[in-house]
Amino acid sequence: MEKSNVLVVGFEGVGKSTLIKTVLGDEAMKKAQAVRSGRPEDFQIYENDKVPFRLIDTVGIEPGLFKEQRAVNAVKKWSSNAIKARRKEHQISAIWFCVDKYTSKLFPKTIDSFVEAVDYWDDVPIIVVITQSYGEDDVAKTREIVEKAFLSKKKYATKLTEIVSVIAKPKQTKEGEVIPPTGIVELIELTNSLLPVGFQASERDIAKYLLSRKRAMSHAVVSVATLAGITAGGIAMPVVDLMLLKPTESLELESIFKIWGIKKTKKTKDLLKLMVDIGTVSITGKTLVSSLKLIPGINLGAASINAIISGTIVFALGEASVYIFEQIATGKKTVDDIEWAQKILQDSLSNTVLDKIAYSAKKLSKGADKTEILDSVAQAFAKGATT
Ligand SMILES: Nc1nc2c(ncn2[C@@H]2O[C@H](COP(=O)(O)OP(=O)(O)OP(=O)(O)O)[C@@H](O)[C@H]2O)c(=O)[nH]1
Ligand SMILES: [Mg+2]
Repeated sequence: MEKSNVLVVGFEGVGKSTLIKTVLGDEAMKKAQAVRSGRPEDFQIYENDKVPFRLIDTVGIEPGLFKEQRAVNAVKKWSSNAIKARRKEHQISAIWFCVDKYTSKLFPKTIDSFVEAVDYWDDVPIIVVITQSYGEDDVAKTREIVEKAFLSKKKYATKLTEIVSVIAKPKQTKEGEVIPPTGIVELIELTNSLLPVGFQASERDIAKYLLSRKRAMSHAVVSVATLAGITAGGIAMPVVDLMLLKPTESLELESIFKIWGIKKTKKTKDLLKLMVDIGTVSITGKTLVSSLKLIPGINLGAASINAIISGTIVFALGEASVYIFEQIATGKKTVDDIEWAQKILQDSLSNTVLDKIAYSAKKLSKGADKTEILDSVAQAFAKGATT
């Protein structure tokens, strides 16, 4: 696939690299630096076979008159060399200008440096990407600041094509809530539509790629929720109370549901509720703990055992839900197929879940921390582990 390029610029630490990783996935390859520039480490080029554009990660602009200039000069120099080389593969087709709620406060002063940096690319559309968009109010305020700054001069206004707000990685709030990734699908579709006609991927190919992104983002949510479950359930009491996991499980399923873009109706609400209920009642902590006691070679305290049980259940419920929502989102099943969904969940939470729990309980040693438990839980599923 012949690719075009997207230049990703913005202030330091706003989330450029995180965004690139989510858009291109773990399978993204780093491409060797093709254009000469002052410091090669200032530009990293990433690509994925299935995506029609490369993403060029640039050194973050550090606020401060003098420091700001380093990144600006670097982007300018790189751009001028790219243009001089007159090679089609260096052509920039869009610019993602990343800004978060903190750095937007530096507007409108910094917009000059930024536009100066990308001025070489004359007719190239700019997409302002509001990164780390965790709260609606913050996003609305940031959007307003961005619009104002760009509309302040005609030169800027004509370049601004769209403002997209994104969350590239699920965020866990202090209250233990999980905020799912958002805006990634829209950003990919929009960017594809802005590429020169010869480069654009077909709707079908993009749709296929987006499925893989939704899967990856869903798995990321499952990981964060599992960690929350390990924390919530990992209490030193004789038998883990699975009701403790209910809030975590609700948020996990809501988050995955949102990623798949399924319309929220009375029926989907009922389905979600049913799924969470199955997650809480299909097994009891008591059964699991007493079954584990029969398995030799487990030498862990109650808190660790309960953490493993909790994490494994949140993980199993999450993974089964990813499958269920994908089937519904792609039209293979409907929200009316309640019995089908019920069966999938019950299966994944019954016979096999004890094997997965036992896998981690045997593998982990006393004093394993939460991340180690999470890794082991995920491994148990990846390996289809049996005892
Ligand atoms: N949860 C969450 N964390 C994020 C998100 N975006 C960025 N972060 C965090 O913010 C920090 C900075 O993100 P980076 O992607 O390294 O930012 P950057 O713009 O590449 O930074 P520089 O390369 O230094 O300019 C990291 O700790 C990220 O994990 C997001 O969407 N969700
Ligand atoms: Mg970075």
